[in-house]
Amino acid sequence: MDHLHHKRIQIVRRRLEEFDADGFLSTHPANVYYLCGFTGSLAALLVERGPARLFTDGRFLIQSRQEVKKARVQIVSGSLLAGVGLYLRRSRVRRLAYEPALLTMAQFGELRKSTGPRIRFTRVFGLVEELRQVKSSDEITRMRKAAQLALAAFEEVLPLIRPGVREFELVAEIEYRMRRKGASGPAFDTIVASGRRSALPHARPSAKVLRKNELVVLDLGAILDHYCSDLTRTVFLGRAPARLRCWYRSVWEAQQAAKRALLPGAAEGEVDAAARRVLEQAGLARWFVHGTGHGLGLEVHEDPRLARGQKKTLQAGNVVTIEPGIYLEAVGGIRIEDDFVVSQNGAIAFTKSPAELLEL
Ligand SMILES: [Mn+2]
Repeated sequence: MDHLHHKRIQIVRRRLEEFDADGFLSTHPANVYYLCGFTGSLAALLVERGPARLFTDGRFLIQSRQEVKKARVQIVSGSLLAGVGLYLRRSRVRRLAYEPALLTMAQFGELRKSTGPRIRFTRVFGLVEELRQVKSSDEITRMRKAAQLALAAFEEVLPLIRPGVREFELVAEIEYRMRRKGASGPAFDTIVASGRRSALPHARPSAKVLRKNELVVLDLGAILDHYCSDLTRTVFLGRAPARLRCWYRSVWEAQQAAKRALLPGAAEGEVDAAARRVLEQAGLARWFVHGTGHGLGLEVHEDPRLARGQKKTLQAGNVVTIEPGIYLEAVGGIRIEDDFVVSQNGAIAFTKSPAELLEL
């Protein structure tokens, strides 16, 4: 990994000029981890002309020495950003590019106060996120395992999805099983939504008891070795009405159409349009109320964004979800989600969803 960190820091350093800067400060944990391997919860990484420098506090003294080989570690007592500012005040940095995305106004104020007036600040969006979009083969291997772990947890829980169980009980079972399989945690709050509640795309699990003849949507993901997965399955308790089986099939066809459109050089919006077209032909497009998918990696939502009108083009090495869904207030929801890597030979699925609605 050390050579990778060296390379990644080097790329950031070379790009500083584009931003008219001679230093770059990252305070976003996923970016800090990506650039130098540090997994502590509080740190700032400074990339300048000289060696990169990681600022953290005494709680992470041992950990930072163990994890970080390609940056100098500086332990700060008191406020982290005030410490960074004091260093900058004495450094050769004059124009600092910083990431506003995960910096509060209060933190920025503190940083600026401690650097003094000689340093100019430039906002930078997405510099590291852009690098993170294209995964290495090692990252792809980790992500495939994270996706397969989530699917294995879902399969273990299948026999427990039956009338009488509460939504939050299933959530607990899923998260417990993901951890038993080595996940460091869920990638997001697990969703189990049954009956009419399944029409809420981001339902919070409730005390509602599952009943016969209901749809159940389960949306789960694991963090394994720092990388996230994101998987959704829809099942029916009992024998499903023909209409629901037909709708499920359309949603599945929409996912397959998006998968076929997921090629290097395609625009993000084209993948979304491919899924939407299938649902339009089935008369279901008005119930498809969100984008088709999103990038996935160290964070559960990253670039690229597979949504209407998005114009950026996809590249080999992008890892994305494809998750069409339809939501009818009086009936419930159907969503199918798997994770895919874009390759020169087309999209490769980490997991495969069933083509027919699963009846339990
Ligand atoms: Mn998702």
